[in-house]
Amino acid sequence: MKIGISCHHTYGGSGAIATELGKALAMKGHIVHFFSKEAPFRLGAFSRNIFYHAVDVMHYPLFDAPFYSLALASKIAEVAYYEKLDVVHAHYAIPHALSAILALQILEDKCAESKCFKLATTLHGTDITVVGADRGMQDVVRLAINKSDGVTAVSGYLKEETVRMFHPTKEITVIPNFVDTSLFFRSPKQDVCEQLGIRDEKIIIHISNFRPVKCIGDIVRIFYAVSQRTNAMLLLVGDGPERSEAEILVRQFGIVERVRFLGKLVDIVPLLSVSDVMLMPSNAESFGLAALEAMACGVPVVATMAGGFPEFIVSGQHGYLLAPGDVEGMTEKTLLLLSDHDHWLECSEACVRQAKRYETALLVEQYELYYTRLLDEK
Ligand code: GMT
Repeated sequence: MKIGISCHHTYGGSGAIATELGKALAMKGHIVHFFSKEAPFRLGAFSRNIFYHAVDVMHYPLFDAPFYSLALASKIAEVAYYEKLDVVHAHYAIPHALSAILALQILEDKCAESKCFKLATTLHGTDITVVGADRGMQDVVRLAINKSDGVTAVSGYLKEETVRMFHPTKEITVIPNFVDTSLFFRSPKQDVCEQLGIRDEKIIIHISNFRPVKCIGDIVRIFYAVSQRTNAMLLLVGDGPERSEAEILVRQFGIVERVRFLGKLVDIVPLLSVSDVMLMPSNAESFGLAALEAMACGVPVVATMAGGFPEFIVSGQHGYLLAPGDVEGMTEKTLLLLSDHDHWLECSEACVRQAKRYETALLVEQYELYYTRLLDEK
Protein backbone atom coordinates (compact mmCIF):
# COMPACT_ATOMS: atom_id res chain seq x y z
CA MET A 1 0.00 0.00 0.00
CA LYS A 2 0.98 3.64 -0.36
CA ILE A 3 0.16 5.44 2.84
CA GLY A 4 0.36 9.10 3.80
CA ILE A 5 0.73 9.91 7.51
CA SER A 6 -0.02 13.36 8.81
CA CYS A 7 1.05 14.03 12.40
CA HIS A 8 2.47 16.45 14.93
CA HIS A 9 6.26 16.50 14.80
CA THR A 10 6.50 17.67 18.41
CA TYR A 11 7.41 15.69 21.56
CA GLY A 12 4.34 13.68 22.53
CA GLY A 13 2.42 10.44 22.24
CA SER A 14 0.43 11.08 19.08
CA GLY A 15 3.53 11.97 17.06
CA ALA A 16 5.40 9.01 18.56
CA ILE A 17 2.66 6.51 17.69
CA ALA A 18 2.17 7.95 14.18
CA THR A 19 5.91 7.76 13.48
CA GLU A 20 6.41 4.27 14.93
CA LEU A 21 3.42 3.08 12.90
CA GLY A 22 4.86 4.55 9.71
CA LYS A 23 8.29 3.04 10.38
CA ALA A 24 6.78 -0.39 11.06
CA LEU A 25 4.61 -0.21 7.92
CA ALA A 26 7.68 0.74 5.87
CA MET A 27 9.58 -2.25 7.31
CA LYS A 28 6.77 -4.45 6.03
CA GLY A 29 7.22 -3.08 2.50
CA HIS A 30 4.57 -0.37 2.39
CA ILE A 31 5.54 3.04 1.02
CA VAL A 32 5.03 5.71 3.65
CA HIS A 33 4.90 9.47 3.13
CA PHE A 34 5.02 11.63 6.27
CA PHE A 35 3.55 15.14 6.35
CA SER A 36 4.47 17.48 9.18
CA LYS A 37 5.89 20.90 9.89
CA GLU A 38 9.29 19.49 10.80
CA ALA A 39 10.61 15.93 10.79
CA PRO A 40 8.72 14.00 13.52
CA PHE A 41 10.89 13.65 16.61
CA ARG A 42 11.08 9.85 16.42
CA LEU A 43 11.62 9.53 12.66
CA GLY A 44 15.35 8.84 12.97
CA ALA A 45 17.49 7.35 10.24
CA PHE A 46 16.87 7.06 6.51
CA SER A 47 14.78 4.17 5.28
CA ARG A 48 14.16 3.44 1.62
CA ASN A 49 10.36 3.16 1.97
CA ILE A 50 9.93 6.37 3.95
CA PHE A 51 9.51 9.84 2.48
CA TYR A 52 9.16 12.96 4.53
CA HIS A 53 7.42 16.08 3.20
CA ALA A 54 7.96 19.29 5.14
CA VAL A 55 4.89 21.50 5.02
CA ASP A 56 6.04 24.97 4.01
CA VAL A 57 3.78 27.64 5.37
CA MET A 58 3.51 30.91 3.51
CA HIS A 59 4.29 33.96 5.62
CA TYR A 60 2.63 37.17 4.48
CA PRO A 61 2.33 40.36 6.53
CA LEU A 62 -1.47 40.42 6.16
CA PHE A 63 -1.83 37.03 7.86
CA ASP A 64 -1.96 37.26 11.61
CA ALA A 65 -1.11 33.55 11.94
CA PRO A 66 0.42 31.31 9.26
CA PHE A 67 -2.06 28.97 7.52
CA TYR A 68 -0.53 25.59 8.38
CA SER A 69 -3.76 23.66 7.76
CA LEU A 70 -4.11 25.07 4.24
CA ALA A 71 -0.48 24.43 3.37
CA LEU A 72 -0.89 20.88 4.69
CA ALA A 73 -4.03 20.32 2.59
CA SER A 74 -2.22 21.48 -0.48
CA LYS A 75 0.81 19.26 0.26
CA ILE A 76 -1.37 16.18 0.91
CA ALA A 77 -3.29 16.78 -2.34
CA GLU A 78 -0.08 17.13 -4.35
CA VAL A 79 1.63 14.07 -2.92
CA ALA A 80 -1.54 11.93 -2.90
CA TYR A 81 -2.12 12.66 -6.57
CA TYR A 82 1.40 12.22 -7.90
CA GLU A 83 2.39 9.33 -5.61
CA LYS A 84 -1.04 7.67 -5.93
CA LEU A 85 -1.58 7.26 -2.20
CA ASP A 86 -4.19 4.65 -1.22
CA VAL A 87 -4.72 5.90 2.30
CA VAL A 88 -4.00 9.09 4.21
CA HIS A 89 -3.88 8.50 7.96
CA ALA A 90 -4.46 11.65 10.01
CA HIS A 91 -3.22 11.49 13.60
CA TYR A 92 -5.18 13.96 15.75
CA ALA A 93 -8.50 15.29 14.47
CA ILE A 94 -7.45 18.85 13.78
CA PRO A 95 -5.91 20.13 11.72
CA HIS A 96 -4.74 16.86 10.17
CA ALA A 97 -8.07 15.23 9.33
CA LEU A 98 -9.58 18.53 8.20
CA SER A 99 -6.63 19.24 5.92
CA ALA A 100 -6.97 15.79 4.38
CA ILE A 101 -10.70 16.41 3.81
CA LEU A 102 -9.80 19.64 2.04
CA ALA A 103 -7.16 17.76 0.00
CA LEU A 104 -9.89 15.36 -1.15
CA GLN A 105 -11.95 18.33 -2.29
CA ILE A 106 -8.98 19.80 -4.14
CA LEU A 107 -8.63 16.48 -5.97
CA GLU A 108 -12.35 15.95 -6.64
CA ASP A 109 -12.18 16.72 -10.35
CA LYS A 110 -8.95 14.83 -10.92
CA CYS A 111 -10.19 11.60 -9.38
CA ALA A 112 -13.65 11.56 -10.87
CA GLU A 113 -14.46 7.86 -10.65
CA SER A 114 -13.55 7.18 -7.08
CA LYS A 115 -12.00 9.04 -4.20
CA CYS A 116 -8.31 9.70 -4.65
CA PHE A 117 -7.54 8.18 -1.26
CA LYS A 118 -9.32 6.85 1.81
CA LEU A 119 -8.99 8.92 4.94
CA ALA A 120 -8.38 7.18 8.26
CA THR A 121 -8.34 9.42 11.33
CA THR A 122 -6.93 8.36 14.68
CA LEU A 123 -8.13 10.27 17.73
CA HIS A 124 -5.39 10.47 20.35
CA GLY A 125 -6.91 12.27 23.30
CA THR A 126 -6.82 16.00 23.77
CA ASP A 127 -8.10 16.46 20.21
CA ILE A 128 -11.40 15.34 21.79
CA THR A 129 -11.10 16.01 25.52
CA VAL A 130 -9.49 19.47 25.37
CA VAL A 131 -9.68 20.90 21.84
CA GLY A 132 -12.95 19.11 21.09
CA ALA A 133 -14.45 20.39 24.33
CA ASP A 134 -13.79 24.00 23.30
CA ARG A 135 -17.06 25.56 22.08
CA GLY A 136 -15.25 27.36 19.29
CA MET A 137 -13.72 24.14 17.98
CA GLN A 138 -16.54 21.60 18.46
CA ASP A 139 -18.08 21.91 15.02
CA VAL A 140 -14.82 21.54 13.13
CA VAL A 141 -13.84 18.50 15.22
CA ARG A 142 -17.28 16.98 14.49
CA LEU A 143 -16.77 17.62 10.77
CA ALA A 144 -13.31 16.02 10.89
CA ILE A 145 -14.78 12.90 12.50
CA ASN A 146 -17.85 12.56 10.32
CA LYS A 147 -16.13 13.23 7.01
CA SER A 148 -13.31 10.74 7.58
CA ASP A 149 -13.81 7.36 5.91
CA GLY A 150 -12.84 5.62 9.13
CA VAL A 151 -12.08 6.71 12.68
CA THR A 152 -10.04 4.92 15.32
CA ALA A 153 -9.45 5.83 18.95
CA VAL A 154 -6.53 4.74 21.11
CA SER A 155 -8.68 3.45 24.00
CA GLY A 156 -12.20 2.38 24.87
CA TYR A 157 -12.36 5.40 27.14
CA LEU A 158 -11.60 7.80 24.29
CA LYS A 159 -14.14 6.07 22.04
CA GLU A 160 -16.82 6.50 24.73
CA GLU A 161 -15.91 10.14 25.28
CA THR A 162 -16.07 10.81 21.54
CA VAL A 163 -19.47 9.13 21.24
CA ARG A 164 -20.76 11.01 24.31
CA MET A 165 -19.55 14.38 23.06
CA PHE A 166 -20.03 14.13 19.30
CA HIS A 167 -22.58 11.36 18.54
CA PRO A 168 -20.55 10.46 15.44
CA THR A 169 -22.30 9.03 12.42
CA LYS A 170 -19.66 6.28 12.08
CA GLU A 171 -18.52 3.38 14.22
CA ILE A 172 -15.22 4.13 16.00
CA THR A 173 -12.72 1.28 16.14
CA VAL A 174 -10.38 1.00 19.13
CA ILE A 175 -6.73 0.33 18.26
CA PRO A 176 -4.60 0.87 21.37
CA ASN A 177 -1.07 2.28 21.59
CA PHE A 178 1.78 -0.18 21.09
CA VAL A 179 5.43 -0.71 21.95
CA ASP A 180 8.30 -2.47 20.21
CA THR A 181 9.64 -4.79 22.90
CA SER A 182 12.72 -5.59 20.82
CA LEU A 183 13.76 -1.96 21.49
CA PHE A 184 12.02 -1.29 24.80
CA PHE A 185 13.47 -3.76 27.30
CA ARG A 186 15.39 -3.46 30.56
CA SER A 187 19.11 -3.26 30.09
CA PRO A 188 20.72 -1.20 32.89
CA LYS A 189 24.02 0.46 32.01
CA GLN A 190 26.65 1.56 34.50
CA ASP A 191 27.57 4.68 32.53
CA VAL A 192 23.99 5.99 32.73
CA CYS A 193 24.19 5.69 36.53
CA GLU A 194 27.56 7.43 36.53
CA GLN A 195 26.35 10.28 34.32
CA LEU A 196 23.30 10.84 36.48
CA GLY A 197 25.26 10.45 39.71
CA ILE A 198 23.12 7.48 40.79
CA ARG A 199 24.69 5.42 43.58
CA ASP A 200 22.20 3.40 45.60
CA GLU A 201 19.17 5.70 45.23
CA LYS A 202 15.80 4.35 44.08
CA ILE A 203 14.86 6.01 40.81
CA ILE A 204 11.45 7.50 40.06
CA ILE A 205 10.81 8.67 36.51
CA HIS A 206 8.23 10.74 34.67
CA ILE A 207 8.15 11.39 30.91
CA SER A 208 5.74 13.81 29.23
CA ASN A 209 5.28 17.11 27.47
CA PHE A 210 4.62 18.85 30.80
CA ARG A 211 1.13 20.06 30.00
CA PRO A 212 -1.43 20.82 32.75
CA VAL A 213 -3.18 17.41 32.34
CA LYS A 214 0.04 15.70 33.48
CA CYS A 215 -0.20 17.25 37.01
CA ILE A 216 3.53 17.86 37.28
CA GLY A 217 3.01 19.60 40.65
CA ASP A 218 1.62 16.32 42.05
CA ILE A 219 4.74 14.52 40.87
CA VAL A 220 6.97 16.91 42.81
CA ARG A 221 4.72 16.66 45.90
CA ILE A 222 4.70 12.84 45.76
CA PHE A 223 8.44 12.74 45.28
CA TYR A 224 9.03 15.18 48.14
CA ALA A 225 7.03 12.94 50.50
CA VAL A 226 8.78 9.81 49.22
CA SER A 227 12.22 11.40 49.54
CA GLN A 228 11.57 12.18 53.21
CA ARG A 229 11.30 8.44 53.88
CA THR A 230 13.70 6.82 51.44
CA ASN A 231 16.82 7.59 49.46
CA ALA A 232 15.44 8.38 46.02
CA MET A 233 16.07 10.45 42.90
CA LEU A 234 13.50 11.88 40.47
CA LEU A 235 14.17 11.96 36.71
CA LEU A 236 11.92 14.36 34.80
CA VAL A 237 12.13 13.81 31.06
CA GLY A 238 10.46 16.20 28.61
CA ASP A 239 9.56 19.84 28.61
CA GLY A 240 6.53 22.07 28.33
CA PRO A 241 4.42 24.78 29.94
CA GLU A 242 4.44 23.34 33.48
CA ARG A 243 8.20 22.89 33.78
CA SER A 244 8.98 26.29 35.33
CA GLU A 245 6.34 25.81 38.03
CA ALA A 246 7.83 22.41 38.79
CA GLU A 247 11.32 23.90 39.06
CA ILE A 248 10.04 26.53 41.50
CA LEU A 249 8.33 23.85 43.60
CA VAL A 250 11.47 21.71 43.64
CA ARG A 251 13.45 24.71 44.95
CA GLN A 252 10.79 25.52 47.55
CA PHE A 253 10.87 21.93 48.83
CA GLY A 254 14.67 22.06 48.98
CA ILE A 255 15.10 18.91 46.88
CA VAL A 256 17.13 20.37 44.00
CA GLU A 257 19.95 17.84 44.55
CA ARG A 258 17.55 14.93 44.19
CA VAL A 259 15.70 16.00 41.03
CA ARG A 260 17.12 15.97 37.49
CA PHE A 261 15.31 17.94 34.77
CA LEU A 262 16.61 16.16 31.67
CA GLY A 263 14.62 17.95 28.95
CA LYS A 264 13.33 16.34 25.75
CA LEU A 265 15.16 13.08 25.14
CA VAL A 266 14.35 10.64 22.37
CA ASP A 267 16.33 7.64 23.62
CA ILE A 268 14.54 6.93 26.87
CA VAL A 269 15.31 3.20 27.21
CA PRO A 270 18.60 3.76 29.10
CA LEU A 271 16.75 5.91 31.64
CA LEU A 272 13.80 3.52 31.97
CA SER A 273 16.27 0.68 32.44
CA VAL A 274 17.58 2.18 35.67
CA SER A 275 14.16 3.29 36.96
CA ASP A 276 12.14 1.65 39.73
CA VAL A 277 8.79 3.43 39.43
CA MET A 278 7.11 5.58 36.80
CA LEU A 279 4.78 8.29 38.08
CA MET A 280 1.83 9.35 35.90
CA PRO A 281 -0.64 11.28 38.07
CA SER A 282 -2.51 12.73 35.03
CA ASN A 283 -6.04 13.96 35.55
CA ALA A 284 -6.90 12.96 31.96
CA GLU A 285 -5.06 10.47 29.79
CA SER A 286 -6.59 8.74 26.81
CA PHE A 287 -4.04 5.91 26.87
CA GLY A 288 -0.64 6.79 28.36
CA LEU A 289 2.05 5.61 25.93
CA ALA A 290 4.90 6.58 28.27
CA ALA A 291 3.50 4.20 30.90
CA LEU A 292 3.35 1.31 28.41
CA GLU A 293 6.94 1.97 27.32
CA ALA A 294 8.01 2.01 30.98
CA MET A 295 6.23 -1.30 31.58
CA ALA A 296 8.05 -2.87 28.64
CA CYS A 297 11.26 -1.93 30.46
CA GLY A 298 10.03 -3.59 33.66
CA VAL A 299 9.08 -0.36 35.42
CA PRO A 300 5.87 -0.57 37.51
CA VAL A 301 3.61 2.46 37.18
CA VAL A 302 1.88 4.53 39.83
CA ALA A 303 -0.85 6.36 37.94
CA THR A 304 -4.45 7.50 38.17
CA MET A 305 -7.68 5.71 37.34
CA ALA A 306 -8.17 8.41 34.72
CA GLY A 307 -9.03 7.63 31.12
CA GLY A 308 -7.35 4.67 29.47
CA PHE A 309 -4.90 3.65 32.23
CA PRO A 310 -7.22 0.95 33.70
CA GLU A 311 -7.44 -0.67 30.25
CA PHE A 312 -3.83 -1.90 30.44
CA ILE A 313 -2.65 -1.32 34.01
CA VAL A 314 -4.12 -3.65 36.62
CA SER A 315 -3.79 -2.03 40.02
CA GLY A 316 -1.78 -4.29 42.33
CA GLN A 317 -0.26 -6.23 39.42
CA HIS A 318 1.51 -3.67 37.24
CA GLY A 319 1.77 -0.91 39.83
CA TYR A 320 -1.11 1.04 41.32
CA LEU A 321 -3.99 3.22 40.15
CA LEU A 322 -5.41 5.87 42.45
CA ALA A 323 -7.87 8.73 42.16
CA PRO A 324 -6.52 11.84 40.41
CA GLY A 325 -5.14 14.23 43.03
CA ASP A 326 -4.61 11.50 45.65
CA VAL A 327 -1.03 12.55 46.37
CA GLU A 328 -0.98 10.71 49.69
CA GLY A 329 -2.21 7.44 48.17
CA MET A 330 0.30 7.63 45.32
CA THR A 331 3.07 8.39 47.82
CA GLU A 332 2.20 5.29 49.88
CA LYS A 333 2.07 3.01 46.85
CA THR A 334 5.34 4.36 45.50
CA LEU A 335 6.97 3.71 48.88
CA LEU A 336 5.50 0.21 48.93
CA LEU A 337 7.05 -0.61 45.56
CA LEU A 338 10.39 0.89 46.56
CA SER A 339 10.59 -0.91 49.89
CA ASP A 340 9.33 -4.43 49.08
CA HIS A 341 11.73 -5.88 46.53
CA ASP A 342 9.86 -9.17 46.03
CA HIS A 343 6.65 -7.31 45.31
CA TRP A 344 8.48 -4.92 42.99
CA LEU A 345 10.01 -7.82 41.08
CA GLU A 346 6.64 -9.52 40.71
CA CYS A 347 5.11 -6.29 39.36
CA SER A 348 8.11 -5.61 37.13
CA GLU A 349 7.87 -9.06 35.51
CA ALA A 350 4.10 -8.74 35.13
CA CYS A 351 4.64 -5.36 33.43
CA VAL A 352 6.97 -6.89 30.85
CA ARG A 353 4.43 -9.67 30.13
CA GLN A 354 1.58 -7.15 29.85
CA ALA A 355 3.55 -4.89 27.48
CA LYS A 356 4.04 -7.85 25.13
CA ARG A 357 0.27 -7.91 24.60
CA TYR A 358 0.69 -4.47 23.02
CA GLU A 359 3.54 -5.49 20.73
CA THR A 360 3.98 -3.19 17.72
CA ALA A 361 3.65 -6.05 15.21
CA LEU A 362 0.20 -7.01 16.55
CA LEU A 363 -1.24 -3.52 16.47
CA VAL A 364 0.35 -2.53 13.15
CA GLU A 365 -1.40 -5.55 11.65
CA GLN A 366 -4.68 -4.20 13.00
CA TYR A 367 -4.04 -0.88 11.25
CA GLU A 368 -3.21 -2.69 8.00
CA LEU A 369 -6.46 -4.65 8.19
CA TYR A 370 -8.26 -1.43 8.94
CA TYR A 371 -6.82 0.26 5.84
CA THR A 372 -7.75 -2.77 3.71
CA ARG A 373 -11.30 -2.61 5.02
CA LEU A 374 -11.55 1.06 4.11
CA LEU A 375 -10.18 0.40 0.63
CA ASP A 376 -12.69 -2.42 0.10
CA GLU A 377 -15.60 -0.13 0.97
CA LYS A 378 -17.22 1.64 -1.94
O1 GMT B 1 1.06 14.46 23.48
C1 GMT B 1 0.65 14.16 22.38
O2 GMT B 1 1.26 13.73 21.45
C2 GMT B 1 -0.74 14.36 22.11
C3 GMT B 1 -1.48 13.70 23.08
C4 GMT B 1 -2.76 14.31 23.26
O3 GMT B 1 -2.84 15.08 24.17
O4 GMT B 1 -3.66 14.03 22.47
O5 GMT B 1 -1.21 12.45 23.59
C5 GMT B 1 -2.21 11.52 23.51
O6 GMT B 1 -1.86 10.53 22.60
C6 GMT B 1 -1.04 9.47 23.05
C7 GMT B 1 -0.82 8.49 21.91
O7 GMT B 1 -2.02 7.97 21.47
C8 GMT B 1 -1.66 8.83 24.29
O8 GMT B 1 -0.85 7.77 24.74
C9 GMT B 1 -1.80 9.89 25.37
O9 GMT B 1 -2.45 9.33 26.48
C10 GMT B 1 -2.62 11.05 24.89
N1 GMT B 1 -2.57 12.14 25.87
C11 GMT B 1 -3.62 12.50 26.58
O10 GMT B 1 -4.72 12.01 26.48
C12 GMT B 1 -3.39 13.59 27.57
